[in-house]
Amino acid sequence: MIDEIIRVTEPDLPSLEELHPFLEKIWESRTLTNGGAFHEEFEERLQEFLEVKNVSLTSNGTLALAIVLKALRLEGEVITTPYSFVATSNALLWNGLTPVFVDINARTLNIDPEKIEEKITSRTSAILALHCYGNPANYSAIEKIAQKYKLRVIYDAAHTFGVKLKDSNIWSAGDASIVSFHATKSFNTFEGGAVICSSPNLKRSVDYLKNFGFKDEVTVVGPGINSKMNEFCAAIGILQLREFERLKDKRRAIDGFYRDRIPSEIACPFQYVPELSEPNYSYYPIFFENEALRDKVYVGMRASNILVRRYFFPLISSFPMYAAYPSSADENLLVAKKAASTVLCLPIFSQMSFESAEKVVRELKRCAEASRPTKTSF
Ligand code: T4K
Repeated sequence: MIDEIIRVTEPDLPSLEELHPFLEKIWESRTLTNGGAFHEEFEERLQEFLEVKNVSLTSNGTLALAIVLKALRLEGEVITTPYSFVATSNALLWNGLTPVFVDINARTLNIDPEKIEEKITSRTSAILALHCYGNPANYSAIEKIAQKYKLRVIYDAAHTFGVKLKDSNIWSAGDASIVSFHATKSFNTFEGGAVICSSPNLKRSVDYLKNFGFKDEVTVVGPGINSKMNEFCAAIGILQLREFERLKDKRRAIDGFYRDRIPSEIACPFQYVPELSEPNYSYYPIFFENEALRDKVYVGMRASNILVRRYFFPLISSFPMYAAYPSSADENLLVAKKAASTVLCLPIFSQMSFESAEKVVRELKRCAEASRPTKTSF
């Protein structure tokens, strides 16, 4: 047992001194939500930061996704990945859409474009792909398929804030992307999210739908919901943006520390794809030989106060709402099943010390050694 609790992640926070003047402005203006000054400023600053034109802030990533699916007026079936947080598919169900699960690529852990076409039917209206752990999906292959079958493409980019590609902007892929600013993400506004839209018309629809469908005081243009970002979260966002790159560097250092010290005989590290010029280092997944070994290490490390997590186990397709779908059958999702049953996410966050990272490596080695049938020393 180690003396401190090391969580899988911890949120970045601005200092209270920096926050105070923002709170004073909110108190003075008494505008707490519904598109206040900080909301407008944060939206603009995000557009600059992400180098995009059409950002719509939301109260969280899940509703960002549910709303953009609604704004695109999708129907029928949507091709998606089972290896994600359950919010990805739940947003489809909330829109009366049927997820059709396609297996993932073993190297990227993203939806495998080579397996998409066989799942397209006359009812398919879109592809909802994930950039898993911030590793970009194969957007050019997905784009080709979408054009051939006239499908919409939406990216769940909940993990992707701050990720940069060598040759293009990750936010320009598809019709829209959504991002999460949840406390556990590389960039947080406590709770929050955004839709990044390819067109101003789509942004307008999203803006209406997140505000009950109101176009003006008396006109409701669609079945909207309430998913506005409030002034407190927007103020936090403005402050967090100032520090993002510096904090990313700190996570990069922890990522490098693990890469140098965890032997591949214990577990394989997650590999970034070559298209990536800059990850955001918000997750550190490793993959064991088999589920039994992974679970022994999981239990052992948690017993030692290192609160590792198994993102994304179990697969979305195994939850009761989805398990009966033909596309949820095990033989359809062999790669995803293997990833879900062998993954373990190690702690990584900007405030993490090298001393804590050292403890993680030491406990990982100890638990892995204790769990192997034939003892090898790491
Ligand atoms: N799409 C994808 C692919 C996603 O991963 C997510 C969210 C979404 C969509 C939806 O976006 P949001 O609607 O959430 O904006 C967490 C998060 O709640 C969830 O946002 C995230 N994905 C998912 C991958 O992870 P849990 O159940 O693991 O959270 P929890 O509370 O166990 O927190 C994990 C660790 O973080 C804890 O050990 C402690 C630490 N923590 C957590 C919170 C909330 C803190 O230190 N401070 C905190 O305030 O789901």
